[in-house]
Amino acid sequence: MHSNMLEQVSSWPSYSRQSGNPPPEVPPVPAPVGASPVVASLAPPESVCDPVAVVVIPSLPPHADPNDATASTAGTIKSRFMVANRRSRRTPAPYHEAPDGCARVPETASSCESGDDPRYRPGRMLTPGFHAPHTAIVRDVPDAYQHCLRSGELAPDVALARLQHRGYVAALASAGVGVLHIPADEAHPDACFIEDTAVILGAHALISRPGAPSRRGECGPVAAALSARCELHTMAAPAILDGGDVLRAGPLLFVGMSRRSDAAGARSLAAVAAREGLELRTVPVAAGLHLKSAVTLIDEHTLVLHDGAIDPAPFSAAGLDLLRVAEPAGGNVLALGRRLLVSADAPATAALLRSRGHDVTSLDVSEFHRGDGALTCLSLRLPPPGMWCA
Ligand code: CIR
Repeated sequence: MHSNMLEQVSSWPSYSRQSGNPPPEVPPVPAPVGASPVVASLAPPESVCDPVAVVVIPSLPPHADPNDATASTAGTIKSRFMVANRRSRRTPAPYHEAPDGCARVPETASSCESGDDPRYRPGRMLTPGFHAPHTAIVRDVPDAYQHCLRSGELAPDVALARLQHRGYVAALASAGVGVLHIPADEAHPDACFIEDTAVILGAHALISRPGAPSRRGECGPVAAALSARCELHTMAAPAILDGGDVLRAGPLLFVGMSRRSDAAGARSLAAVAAREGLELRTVPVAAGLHLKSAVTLIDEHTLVLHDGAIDPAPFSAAGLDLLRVAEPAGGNVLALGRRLLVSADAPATAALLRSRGHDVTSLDVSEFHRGDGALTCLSLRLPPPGMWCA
């Protein structure tokens, strides 16, 4: 388990589900999407990496929906699942295999099948199983963070960065996500941007070979933490890949060809992705650090994209919906199931998302923007068994 390297978050909410005290913030029960995720949650396939081995949500029954912070017993959770399943009967599950292997709502779907829900408009790509992460692995901020790689002149304020990191961890926990910490590493100023060190795909994880040579030593403790949970794969030099360049949308993986990730890195990832039945598509990243610096998932088939930063064509061609935003920091949103974390540097994006009915939490991560990072970079996220997450 390498438990010496990992510490559970010390600030778990003190409420107890048995006591009946509600948590400080109660996330909504996620709406069912496509195939019922809750059934898979109750009966996880054995081959899937097992986040239950790292149970970090006190008092939550095994295989319970980590989004369901209001449930007090397995029975309560189960009955909620049944409610969710009953609701899902109203929602059509009109999958079919498109020529590119992606399931789409049939062009012939009747209004009865598609209802009023725009998620089921004909031709739209369907991506069942999208869920909040079960667990997020974060890496603490070292004093050396002031020497992180950055394009701007202003060095980050380490004390403020640590405060903001705590806020980030609290936001994850408040969304029902379990958090594991890997201690800071003074030899690696950028190690808090842990997303770049691995790509987790179901039962498999590719330990990356980061594009920046100074970051390659960050991967060891991450591999140790993941080894108990996933089958690990590595990349051979000279291939390079940063996790920040990998964007999953259901059965598709978009990989940014950036200064940090190359075609050989994409091929290494494609080999692992194939084991999970995922298809990989490369996308040029002409400006900015990573693909996900500019475009991220906000629900199972919608991306938010910093307008002008990246060509939207590959995403539209895949049947995904795009929400274009003008704020650079608005392109990196972290979707925790239905809850969205949005940078406080992108207030118009947050307002737009709220106006569209999203559950938005704004977080100040200014000191991570100074290090050319954003919200997704600060964690590696493991979905519940059989699911996928942003
Ligand atoms: C770097 O240049 O590698 C770090 N200072 C920032 C990495 C940000 N990571 C990410 O967007 N996934």
